[in-house]
This record gives sequence, structure tokens and C-alpha cells, in this order.
Amino acid sequence: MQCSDTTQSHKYTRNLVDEGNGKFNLMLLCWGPSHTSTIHDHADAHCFMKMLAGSLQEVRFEWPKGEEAETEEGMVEIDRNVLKPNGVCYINDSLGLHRVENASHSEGAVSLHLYCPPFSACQIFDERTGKKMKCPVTFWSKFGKKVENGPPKSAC
Ligand code: 2CO
Ligand code: FE2
Repeated sequence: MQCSDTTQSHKYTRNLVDEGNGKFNLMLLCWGPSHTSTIHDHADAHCFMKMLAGSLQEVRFEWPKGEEAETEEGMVEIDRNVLKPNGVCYINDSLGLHRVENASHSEGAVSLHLYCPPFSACQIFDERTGKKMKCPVTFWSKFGKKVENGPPKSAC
């Protein structure tokens, strides 16, 4: 399956593999060198992740405090994990937020993600202020076919 030409884009791509009859989304994420996600939540879903190739760093953060949480200190980092090939990781909203980054400037990475239940929007956070924004999550390809005319990239 063609995943994407990650050397031509500035953002990792999300590639839907299976919808699990509406019960989950299984997807491959393809990361070019230095690609990174924003800080995001997982819309009350379980998120299981396994590294298939390359390596990624996961940085976890606390939820900003309060409803209108804008902090002067910035968001609080709680953990940092390096995921090597075959490494697994799990997160849900009760464990905090995370940012996932390909720290390599030369190698790509591929990770397999299972979200249960599936979601089509999540919240993203500004690390400096804690301010959050809802954003849709989109697919670069579905079932091996590139999604045409869709938004090119997810904001997450
Ligand atoms: N949750 C992000 C996404 O689905 C990827 S980081 O790993 O959970 O785009
Ligand atoms: Fe995530």
C-alpha cells in the first residue's frame, strides 16, 4: 500500500486501514523526518499505538487546569517515552495529553494506531498558553486509496 510521499509534505499522514464496523478505527500513520503532531487529546477514546518502523518520541502533558485554562507558565510535561520498532503505547484522556514527534532529521517512521470508539475531531492545545481548539481529524488515504479533494492534512 502506498502510504504517502512523506518527503513532500510537512505533516504526518493518517491512513485508514479498517473501520471495525463502526466500532474502531485502525490506521497507519506515516511520519517524515522531523514531523510532529500538535499537543492533543483523544476525544474520550482508547488509543493503542505500535511502532512498525523507525522511532518516535511521545511527550505527555497534564490537562491545563480550569475551564478557561490559560497559563503563564505553559503546559506541564509529565512524561517522555521513546518508542522503538515494535514498541507499544497506550493513552486515554484520563492519562493526559500528548505530542508525538519524529526526532530524526533523516529517517521516516510508521506507526499503527487503534482508536476505540472512532472519533472525527479532537482538541489541540497551545503549549505556551494551554489554550485549546477543537479540530477535525482527516485521512490522507482510506483502504489504500488516496482521499481526493479532502482537506490535505489533519490539524492534530
Ligand atoms: N492521535 C494522533 C492522531 O490520530 C496521533 S498521536 O498518537 O496517538 O493523529
Ligand atoms: Fe495521539
